[in-house]
Amino acid sequence: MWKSPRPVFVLLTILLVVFALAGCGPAGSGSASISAENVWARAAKMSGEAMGGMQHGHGAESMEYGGTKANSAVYMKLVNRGAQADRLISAKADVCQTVELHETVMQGDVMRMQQVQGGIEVPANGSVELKPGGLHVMLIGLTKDLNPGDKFPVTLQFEKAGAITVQAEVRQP
Ligand SMILES: [Cu+2]
Repeated sequence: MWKSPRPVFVLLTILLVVFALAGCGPAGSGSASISAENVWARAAKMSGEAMGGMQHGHGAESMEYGGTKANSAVYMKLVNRGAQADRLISAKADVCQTVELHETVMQGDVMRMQQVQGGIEVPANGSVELKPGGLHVMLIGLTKDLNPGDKFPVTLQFEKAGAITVQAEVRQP
């Protein structure tokens, strides 16, 4: 721990201003500009029984791929504090067989999911929200039950910021 935090904060502030003025900061420091907030996953059983998804009208994430494979989805807010746009290009988790980046689209009256082409853009000095009924990290073929309160790591691969591992908390929506 720092014994005298004040000079440190002053120094940090100066560094932040310098980096901001420099535009994109020093090479290789990109990972600091992306963060994931409020990361959570939809509770689901390996048997394919989705918990709570249907009743709320945003059940597409737990319905697709037929009734045999158990699926879930991870939601979060991606925040980019950098001056350059970045892209979430893939994700990994060890609670399922396959992880895909999905978007939910309406085809007439039918809610469908499809893979996002080219990744999910996180605008410079902006954010993008992954939420039920919209963009999400799809967990396909669960290899363990996701019970409310469980936590598991999800590794997010960004085009510029590289790999960032976050903890997803399982919730019953
Ligand atoms: Cu999906």
